[in-house]
Amino acid sequence: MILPRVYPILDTELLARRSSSLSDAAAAFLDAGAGILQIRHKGHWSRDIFAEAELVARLAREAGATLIINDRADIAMLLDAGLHIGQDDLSPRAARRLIGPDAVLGFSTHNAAQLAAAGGEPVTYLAFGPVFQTASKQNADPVTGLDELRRCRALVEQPLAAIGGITLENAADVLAAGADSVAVISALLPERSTSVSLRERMEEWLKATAP
Ligand code: TZP
Ligand code: MG
Repeated sequence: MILPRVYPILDTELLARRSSSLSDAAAAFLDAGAGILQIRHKGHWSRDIFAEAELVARLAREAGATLIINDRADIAMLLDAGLHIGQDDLSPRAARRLIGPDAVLGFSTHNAAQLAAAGGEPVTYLAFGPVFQTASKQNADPVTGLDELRRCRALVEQPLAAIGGITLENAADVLAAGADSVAVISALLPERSTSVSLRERMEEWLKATAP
């Protein structure tokens, strides 16, 4: 898989605080040209949120973009989407047994030992971070910094997404340190997140990270 250079993560809690719906934000990002989207919903997967995720899955399919669901293999399978798991979720091997050999599977790592171990797992891509301080994850691991990202990149062959505190100002440095992609939550959401401001923000990111 070629990981798009910008990997937007749609965190439903932060979207609500920015007064945007999941599907409006997804539509705006896809409109701007996003090649991948992750839905990160840490609350209860109610029927309503599932219906909205179904809409996002349809929009992503129409746009030719990859949709990834955080944490939940069952939801990913129902939506025919990829799955992203972390160190406390199902193991990559168990998740792979559920989702099958062809589904996209991403796996979060937070230090060199976890990343090296993950390289031998049946995963499509890996995530590494937090590279910088982040307010978007509770109990986040210690920040790795750019030097550790640069050193760790060589430990694995899979595409690597860096995550944590990535902004328009530091994204180029993160990519130069060896990340294939920057996974971003808060810096993609303007204070006033309207369809227009979200589309413009994503356009800005795609331009700033273009090869
Ligand atoms: N995993 C490590 S840091 C992080 C996650 C989910 C949060 C990233 O959010 P932000 O707002 O881009 O720092
Ligand atoms: Mg998880």
